[in-house]
Amino acid sequence: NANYTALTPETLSTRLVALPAVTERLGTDAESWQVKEVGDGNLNLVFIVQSDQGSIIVKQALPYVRLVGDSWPLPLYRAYFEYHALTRQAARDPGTVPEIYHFDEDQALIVMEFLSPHVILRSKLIAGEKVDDLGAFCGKYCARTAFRGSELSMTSADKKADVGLFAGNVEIPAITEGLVFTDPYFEAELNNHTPELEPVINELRNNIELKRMAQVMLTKFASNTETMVHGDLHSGSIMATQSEIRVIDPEFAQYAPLGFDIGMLTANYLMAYFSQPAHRGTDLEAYQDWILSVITECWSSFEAEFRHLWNTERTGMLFPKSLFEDQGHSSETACDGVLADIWQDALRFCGIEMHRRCLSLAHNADFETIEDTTVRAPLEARNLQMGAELVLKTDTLKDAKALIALARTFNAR
Ligand code: SR1
Ligand code: MG
Repeated sequence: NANYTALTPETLSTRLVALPAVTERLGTDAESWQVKEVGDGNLNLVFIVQSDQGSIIVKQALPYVRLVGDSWPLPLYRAYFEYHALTRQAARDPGTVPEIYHFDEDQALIVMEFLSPHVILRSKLIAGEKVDDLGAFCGKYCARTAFRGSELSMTSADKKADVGLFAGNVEIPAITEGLVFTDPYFEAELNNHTPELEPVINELRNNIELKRMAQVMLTKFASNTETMVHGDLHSGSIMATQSEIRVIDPEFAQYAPLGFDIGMLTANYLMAYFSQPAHRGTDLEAYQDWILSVITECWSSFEAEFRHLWNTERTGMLFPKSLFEDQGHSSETACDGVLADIWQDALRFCGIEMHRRCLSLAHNADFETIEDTTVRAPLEARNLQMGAELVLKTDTLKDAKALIALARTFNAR
């Protein structure tokens, strides 16, 4: 974009004061606005802009990966896909994403609702705070966005048009293809890991079946366009108060398998669980139990909501009522089969995400904030070894109860 210029806290007010969507909320006295750059993610600039009349968030893409610097260029057009993802998520699960006030494609910026007093869920999990109905919210969100973005709900033509639109987003999925599915399993240039993990890592990287399955799942991720996924659904992409929850940052949105988001999210809850011994004192066991209850609740809500939508909103090209209900036939077994496939895929995506957050480029604060590596390494090792089991022994895990039991076993090692 020839006209693109990255905003700074100094230039933002002057540049945005001409926008009605902004002045409507902040007033026109731009000199009195307070601007703070708060981006702590890996890619973008994020500003909170406040006046005595209101507040907004301004998110702007940078032409490179912020975490790495300008040696890794990244197209600005990702803001366009984030904007379109947000509009679809708002339609598919109303009230779960921030409201968009303005989108400027040339400047790769989105002006949106400032969520306050919400904070990033990951920091709440590290601090040992609970969020009411977190699992139910996440399960419903994953089920609604998955179902309503698929041909179970959409017409074949609408779905194909949308897959075509998102197919223009090339470099962002490529990040996931490399960092998530490939780099953890060899000594990739940008990798880093806790030194004490070497023996466990050698075991993983020498496991040909594990590497094969990671590539099988990469094939699914890259080629199976079942639904529009958030694409980066972790506890850093959720903001919450004790009782209000929103999903943010869908710039990694693409069409991908139905089980991708819930699998990645489950991994992030499991990593929160495994890291807790370094963050908690006497309340450790109770808080770990609560995290596991979030996973259970997430999966039971996902299944209940998916079945509900199956029965009430199945209007797309797949499993049409004309083949089942209209013929007096039950489609329950067909729904069971779709859910079973989602479960299997999700477990494998989950295991791979558990690996990449300890082995590849972008780690998470749950483990990274444990400064003493002799404390961190054994906790990461539990996480890595359970991840391998999820990828390799998927068939042995029938339901969320079995998943939780497995997590408890690894946590006791
Ligand atoms: C270079 S980007 C690294 C990671 O940050 C994003 O949040 C995604 O998780 C991506 O994999
Ligand atoms: Mg993000």
